[in-house]
Amino acid sequence: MRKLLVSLVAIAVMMASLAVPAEAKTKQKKYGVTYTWQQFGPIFGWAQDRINQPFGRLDGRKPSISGSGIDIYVIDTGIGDEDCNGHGSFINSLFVSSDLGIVKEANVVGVKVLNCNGVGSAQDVIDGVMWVIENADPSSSIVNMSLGGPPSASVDAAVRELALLMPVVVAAGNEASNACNTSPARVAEVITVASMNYVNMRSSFSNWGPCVDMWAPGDKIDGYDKLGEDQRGSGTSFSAPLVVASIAFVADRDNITTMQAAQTVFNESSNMPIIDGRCTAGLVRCKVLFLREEPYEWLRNDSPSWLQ
Ligand SMILES: [Ca+2]
Repeated sequence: MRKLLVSLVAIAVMMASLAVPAEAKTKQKKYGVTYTWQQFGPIFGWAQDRINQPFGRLDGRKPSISGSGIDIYVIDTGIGDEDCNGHGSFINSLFVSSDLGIVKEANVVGVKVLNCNGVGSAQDVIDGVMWVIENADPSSSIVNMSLGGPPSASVDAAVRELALLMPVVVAAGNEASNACNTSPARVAEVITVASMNYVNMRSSFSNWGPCVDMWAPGDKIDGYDKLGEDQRGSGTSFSAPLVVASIAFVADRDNITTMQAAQTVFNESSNMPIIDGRCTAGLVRCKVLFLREEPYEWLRNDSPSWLQ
């Protein structure tokens, strides 16, 4: 079914590109981030509390590990001084902030491909992806791509090349539609993450469908801006980094490669209902991020995959 959908999208892309040369089309396409900032929300840090347990009831404990030696590449609006938008810096805080950060000593590298409005061209995104391919150590690296845009064979090809080397985690998108209609979320080799809220319901904005591999909190997520001030945001942009952080956590916990850790996180996560999640794999159950602070041996050598 997934292959069929991808082919249909490919046909649509081919038809659309008849009018305009492919290269010009690639340059016209805009990629970016969508998200909202909120003033009010549920209990502070609910998302970080939520992910280290299988079900919704919070226990007050948040996962945290050093993550030293793990490199996290955030292909986004930059981090800190070079980030004139704020999106990339907020994501960074989910990794390394002193109270909410999940892998406080991980090495987070900002790869700036989006401008102050959170927008970049397909070529900008491809250039950032290629830079990571050339500079990252695949065994200890994870890539966060909380961005998306129209279907693009060239964006997909670059991201696929990266995802064959190291885990690439992509936001499913916030159009409340089929994630298979956006790049790079539709790429089979990446881990595409949709957003759930604190009552285990699909966030109203979250994309869904067969291209979604995993669900994680993405609704009223607490973190910090680049000046260290409290900030609360919603979007699949903030679901993806929780999966990235969990992969880094498990790579440190088990002393394994990041690719092995991605598989382990996938195996150790929950299968549970997400209200209006429209999960097609098991019809009623979705794969929901569950970061186990202790390894669960029965699942270590299982072989399901985000590719299935
Ligand atoms: Ca907890």
